[in-house]
Parts: sequence; structure tokens; C-alpha cells
Amino acid sequence: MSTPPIADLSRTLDQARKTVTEVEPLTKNHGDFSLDVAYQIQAMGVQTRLNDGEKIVGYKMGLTSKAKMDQMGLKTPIYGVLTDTMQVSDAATFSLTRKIHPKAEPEIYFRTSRELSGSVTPEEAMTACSDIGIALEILDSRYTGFKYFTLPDVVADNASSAYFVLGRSIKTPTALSLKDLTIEIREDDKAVFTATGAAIMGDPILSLCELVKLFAEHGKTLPAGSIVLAGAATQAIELKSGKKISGHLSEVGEARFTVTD
Ligand code: OOG
Ligand code: MG
Repeated sequence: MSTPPIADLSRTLDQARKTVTEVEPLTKNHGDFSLDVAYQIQAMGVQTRLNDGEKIVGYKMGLTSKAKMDQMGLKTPIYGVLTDTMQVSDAATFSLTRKIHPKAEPEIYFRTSRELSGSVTPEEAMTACSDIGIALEILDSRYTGFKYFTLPDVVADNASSAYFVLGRSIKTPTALSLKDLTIEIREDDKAVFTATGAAIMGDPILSLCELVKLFAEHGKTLPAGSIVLAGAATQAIELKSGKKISGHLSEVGEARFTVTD
């Protein structure tokens, strides 16, 4: 495996995002590269966003359910970075203008109230959450046809992050049995995909534990006050103008937006 020109590849993805133009998967022209290099390309892209004045507000886990692994043909959990400008208000409209090929998926989110590092148990992770809620993630891969074939490609592309909506949440949620909750994505109030929390790694809290573990492998800790998307429990759906999209989490509530041209 050779080391590709990291800064050039990061710039390619950044330009794709800013000019709303899809590009070939990086591995197609540069050969396979390691996940370590992929996370370096991701970090450079995030640094560009910070240089542009954005702020990190949290992280997203990806590929934590079988539905998503099967949809994308990849089997390892990964993470991406969320910034303030990616957040769309709950119940707002979402325009398809200047998007490549956006898709939405239903997610559970956590907000942490203290720093987490190293190896944490599910109980420790649960008690470190000030709230847990329903989110919709809006992905927009920078790769042609939303196909990237390899894990390094999607990691380099910040795990296809584009936007996210935080909906209803519950404070001090330790009494919730996350794996037994039902999570659903609806289009115009009709269920498209439904799953239980258990679809996410057997228990969604394990996704938070996994993020902290992945961070430890990169010598990082998860700051207090982070938003963490646990990864979609179901497949993602393509967005079409005029549709109302909502995510529902039993015992918690909904997140929603309306798609416009
Ligand atoms: C990769 C990101 C996966 C999830 O929730 O599993 C993800 C993608 O689907 O393009 O966000
Ligand atoms: Mg997701």
C-alpha cells in the first residue's frame, strides 16, 4: 500500500463539496490506502472547515447497523466530524439546491456531559449522557453516484457527512432501554423503514463506546458537550422535492424537515 498525496486528496474532496461536483473515489486513481491515512485526509478537510470559521459540535458514527453495512457493502464502524454549519433546525425546510445527491436516515443521538476517554462501559457511557434523542442525518457523499467501494474512501470523505437535524430528546435518560425502542423513517407520514435500537450494534450505547475507543486509537478523547450520532438503524432514503421526512423514536418523539427545490 503506498502513501497518497494526502493534502491533494483532501483538497479534491473539499473542492467537490464547495463546487457541488461529484468526484471519482480517491482509491480509483490513487490505489488503496490505509484507514490511518484516510482519517488524516478527513482531519485536513475538517481543518479547512475550521479555517473557514466553522466549529466542531460533535461526531457521527457510521456503518453501525447491518442495514447500513449491507446498503453500502462495507462492514466496519467508522466516524466523521459534525460542525455547527451542518445543523438544520428541526421542522425547517431543506433545499436540494447546491446538494449533490442527498439521502436521509434516522438516528439516535447522544449529548455528553463529561469527557470520555479510552475504554468505557455501556453504563459509564449512559451516565455520561445529559440527553438522548431522535435525529435525522442528511448524507451527501462527494463521490460519483454515492458509490465509493472502499472504507478509506468514505472515511476520507468525512463519512459522507453533510447535514443533521436534532429532534425531540429526553433528559437524564438512564431509565430508557435503548435497544428496545422502535426507530422509523417516514416519507409524507408513511413508514419507509423501521428497526429497533438493537439494530445498532445490539445496543446503540455501544456505538458511543466504540467512538471513544476509535478516538483512543488516534490518541484523542471525546469532549464534554459533544453531540454523537449513533449511526443509522435503517437504510437511507433519497430526498425528493415536496416530501415531508420524519424520524420517530418510541418514548422520545420525532425529528422532521420538508424537502424543497
Ligand atoms: C456512510 C456513512 C454511514 C451511518 O449512519 O451508517 C452513516 C454512508 O452511508 O455514505 O452515516
Ligand atoms: Mg448516518
